[in-house]
Amino acid sequence: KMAAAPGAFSLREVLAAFQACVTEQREVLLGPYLQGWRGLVRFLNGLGAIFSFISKDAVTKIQIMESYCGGERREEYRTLQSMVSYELSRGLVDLQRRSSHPDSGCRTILRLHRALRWLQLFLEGLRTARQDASTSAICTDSYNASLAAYHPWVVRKAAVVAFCALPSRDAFLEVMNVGGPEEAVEMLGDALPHIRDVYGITQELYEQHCLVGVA
Ligand code: 1Q0
Repeated sequence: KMAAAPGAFSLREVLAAFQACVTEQREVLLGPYLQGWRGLVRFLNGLGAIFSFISKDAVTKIQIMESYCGGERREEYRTLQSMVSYELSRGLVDLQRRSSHPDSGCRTILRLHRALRWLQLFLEGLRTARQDASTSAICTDSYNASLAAYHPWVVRKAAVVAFCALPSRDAFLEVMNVGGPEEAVEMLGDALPHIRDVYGITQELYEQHCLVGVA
């Protein structure tokens, strides 16, 4: 199998970022978390302009978080746990409706967190599907089982239309740039437990602090 060209985009590194997120104390480091999302967005942009309405929103959210993580209070934004306690203790989160703190870290991460659930389901689907399976069907199913619940009708329609432009499973595994389809499937198998872990820790933290529905 051909090795990826040096410097070429590889999904392996992106998924490794999610692995690097979780510390021994089971905290989630925001640096690698956002780096993982950055890489996914790069990947998404490579799939074509039809996905730009999705990647734009993701970039906006990543930028909001990066400005906290590089800002004056960067210490408080080192981990998800420190962010949640800092923002909640200072009253920096609009819980019911967006008003004085429309772009809190807590609400911004929640959007990415919900998208991470989609990613988990999608990658699981991709990994376990038959070779001739339709990527757009896998993507639509994953979306309907996760993110769709939080999106208005127009966004759901646009998303499903965009999904039709996804390449076949094998072509998809190819652009992941980790080798042949078998290697790609193996890499997904290695990466998925870490994504599940990040998702699970975040979900538990958000449930504990009643943040799962933050406006
Ligand atoms: C491969 C296809 C990618 C499909 C991604 C699925 C997500 C669809 C989401 C469509 C909605 C985007 C428009 C904006 C929505 C916002 O209203 C919403 C809520 O935010 P707010 O501020 O209005 O309350 N935003 C979100 O829900 C966030 C959506 C972020 C989506 C991030 C997707 C990043 C993409 C990743 C591509 C990964 C490709 C997989 C690689 C695997 C390779 C085997």
